[in-house]
Amino acid sequence: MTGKELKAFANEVRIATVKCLEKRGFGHIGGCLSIADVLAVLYNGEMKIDPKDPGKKDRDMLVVSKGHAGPAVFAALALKGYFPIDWLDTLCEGGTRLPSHCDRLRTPGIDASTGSLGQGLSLANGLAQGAKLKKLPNRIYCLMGDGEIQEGQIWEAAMYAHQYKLNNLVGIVDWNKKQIDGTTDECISLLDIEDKFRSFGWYALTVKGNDPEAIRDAFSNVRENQGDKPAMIVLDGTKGSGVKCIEEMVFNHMIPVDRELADKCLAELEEVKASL
Ligand SMILES: Cc1ncc(C[n+]2csc(CCOP(=O)(O)OP(=O)(O)O)c2C)c(N)n1
Repeated sequence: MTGKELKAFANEVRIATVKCLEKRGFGHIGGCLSIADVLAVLYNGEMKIDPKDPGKKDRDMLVVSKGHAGPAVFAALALKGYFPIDWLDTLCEGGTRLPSHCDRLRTPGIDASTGSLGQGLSLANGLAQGAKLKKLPNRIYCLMGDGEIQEGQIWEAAMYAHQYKLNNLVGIVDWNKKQIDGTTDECISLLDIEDKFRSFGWYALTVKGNDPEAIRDAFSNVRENQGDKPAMIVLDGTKGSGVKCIEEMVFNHMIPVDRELADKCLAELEEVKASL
């Protein structure tokens, strides 16, 4: 996909996510919108996947450790044809295939059940190490929140991945600067995330989180340069990115999404669509 096409896909992820959350009436809108660009890159060239065969043995896998961003991931999966787009209207309803958080037993294309923050990197380590032991070519991606990496388990997993030379593992931190209770700096400052992972023996780099071309280049950089190390890509972005009225809210973690707000968001996104 060209840069423009990736931007258009990310915009469609945002549109579908807003509609999905409006249908439900509330949701984790800020942390969903901020991963749309990386999802566009992952699902359109970076990951080796086959939407017609979601369980394919040698597929690349994504652990969405910030599992509360499920709706954005579901939007990307629907747009890739893993399931019909109207499933998005059933988010969290009884009997749905799309719970609010990622559940690999319910949703085609979801590779790991997540939602309890801090655990996904350990899970990704297991998938990466298993693939290496079986000499499978899979690459494992693990998407984490910045507030999430305050969890101690992340740093145990970081040491482990380095120790076992998990160079088929690519972590991604959505550095959108906010968590549930405020900014990460107000809660527990993360200081320099890239530097921290580097000091844990990872190959690490920081990239603009809302620029699909830059993100795509970062993944290429990682392939060329990670050597025998696990790699970490830090997405320098904004919570709610891509929709100004959400970006500008002080609290945009988990909010009511009524018709009025959804219309405001969708008007912005339609403008972006028209400009691409
Ligand atoms: C272990 C655990 N504690 C608390 C929560 C509730 N929770 C859901 S999202 C969230 C904030 C996460 O912040 P961050 O990782 O920065 O995600 P983002 O801002 O990208 O949505 C919290 C505390 C949880 N899901 N798991």
